[in-house]
Amino acid sequence: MSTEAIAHRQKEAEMTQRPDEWLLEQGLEPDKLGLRNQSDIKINLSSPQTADANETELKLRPGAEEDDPSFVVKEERKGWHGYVEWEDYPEKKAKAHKRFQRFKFPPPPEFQLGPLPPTNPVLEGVRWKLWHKAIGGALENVPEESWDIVVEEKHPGMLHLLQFPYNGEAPKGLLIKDPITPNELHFVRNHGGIPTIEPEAFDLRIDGLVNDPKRLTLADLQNEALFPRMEKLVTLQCSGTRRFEQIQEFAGEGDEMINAPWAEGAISTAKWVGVSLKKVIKYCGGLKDGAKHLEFYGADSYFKGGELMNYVVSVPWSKVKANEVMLAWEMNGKPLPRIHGAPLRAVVMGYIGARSVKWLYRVKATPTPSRAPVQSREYLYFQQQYGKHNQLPWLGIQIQEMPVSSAIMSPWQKEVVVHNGAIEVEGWAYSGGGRWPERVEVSADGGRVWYQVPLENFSKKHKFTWRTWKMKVPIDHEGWTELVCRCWDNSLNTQPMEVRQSWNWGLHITSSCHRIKIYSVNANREATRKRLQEFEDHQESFLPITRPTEFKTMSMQEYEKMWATMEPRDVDD
Ligand SMILES: Nc1nc2c(c(=O)[nH]1)N[C@H]1C(S)=C(S)[C@@H](COP(=O)(O)O)O[C@H]1N2
Ligand SMILES: [Mo]
Repeated sequence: MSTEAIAHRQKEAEMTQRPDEWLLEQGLEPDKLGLRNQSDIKINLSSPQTADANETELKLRPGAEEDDPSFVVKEERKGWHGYVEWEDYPEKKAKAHKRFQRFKFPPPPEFQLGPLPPTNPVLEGVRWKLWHKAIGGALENVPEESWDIVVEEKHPGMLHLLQFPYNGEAPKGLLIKDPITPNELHFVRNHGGIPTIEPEAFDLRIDGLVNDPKRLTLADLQNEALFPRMEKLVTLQCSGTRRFEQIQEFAGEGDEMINAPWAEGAISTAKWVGVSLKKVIKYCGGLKDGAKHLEFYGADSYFKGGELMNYVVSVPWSKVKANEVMLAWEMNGKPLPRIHGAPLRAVVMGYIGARSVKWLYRVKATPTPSRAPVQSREYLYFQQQYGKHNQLPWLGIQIQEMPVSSAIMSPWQKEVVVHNGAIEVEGWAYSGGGRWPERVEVSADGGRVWYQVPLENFSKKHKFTWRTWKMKVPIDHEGWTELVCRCWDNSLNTQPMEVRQSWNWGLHITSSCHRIKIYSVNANREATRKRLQEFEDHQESFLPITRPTEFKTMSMQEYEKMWATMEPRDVDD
């Protein structure tokens, strides 16, 4: 090629390539990729009604309708701060929706295809905050007040995945320190603000298809002449637990709410005190014919598709009848913290955490599962081939009982572990639906050979709780390897081997075997021991392992000496 031709080529490349072309080609910035459309269909790629991604101020839509200033969102009851009733007032819902539509809001942050910010809180929830500001009135200060409660009630070490609505989990080591999670370390999953309800002002409304609808005060519920007291150790697990593993493999639904990038900590255990909902329903004359589900209403305000509502979900009567639904006011010997639902919450044993409604103010008997979006449009388990392009809410299984699952909490992902032929591994195991972990196995070779956790190394077994465990797993081999754990529950259910097998669009239920890559250095091996001593002698850091050694590991003399006695690396014929 002539120099002229080369120059021309270079110029051409400059014009067509972005400086990050290589990153794009290698899938390191998939959020910046365009669409490769090989079909005969035109696909829309612009949304002028959405505000800029970095927008932090409220922005009106062009041509927005006039606002009705006489519409002010108010709190419903005295002593119930942060409670706005939506479900009783369809007109109010419509007005709020109308006001919402006057604005354009930024899209949720792209943390699945783009990088996760290295901050704590990881995500801020700007757009959810702006929604509250847009509606105003009683919702105006909810984001700030919610954060104040987080700071007051939670452990300073919490990993805040989302500031508002608040979503946070305990760091790995602290989470499994005690099989009963201290209140301040219990994970939190909110869909809105945190109401503050005075216990004296509180009552629970029971209505719908019950024979004798009633309102019961906290004192009524706590009256042991009316209801026997119930005390139970129960593990709550969010269906988003371990979602991060799914995200790392394949991106999924970036829910409006921001599907928090949960790690292994969206699971915690507490001793709850309350009453069985079954007794309360009996006290209300039992159910009318045709009642099949019990709908739970939470006092917080939730946004879905620009509409406002209370947090509403349901559980089947059969679950209540089995005395597996508690109305609880105490958590680990203390009144419920505000952030965990004070003064009263549902605790639905062995089910997805989403059914354990906090700030519970109403139980309604209904003929069908709840049609509210948290039940009917979210927390759905889709078949692998459903996604943005083809999913419909009825195609997903409404998640109720949680499957068997487990996690390695120590060591950590990509750690270098120097050991003497065995690695200390710690973790948790859980199974929903009243099943419990009977066996946990750990593999140090990616899942070929499994070692069983000794039975004496488990926390106590209960019908509705996780078990923490630890063991020393023998490992001779060195270099990168994968620690894997799996649990067998008492029904002999176990976990799929790979994330791919449990991956789904909603990124729920990451129940596959938990895999941790570690770099194994076996100090029992003579050569390894010697080398590690040399790092010590030369005052040179062994980390990072990717950095070449500065000291010579072998002199040229020693090298020659070896070849003088060894078979050569070459052949003569
Ligand atoms: N009222 C109300 N109840 C709620 C929620 C909520 O946002 N509002 N979140 C649910 C979800 S998805 C989970 S996983 C659990 C979490 O309970 P915790 O925050 O006490 O750990 O609460 C459930 N109950
Ligand atoms: Mo959840």
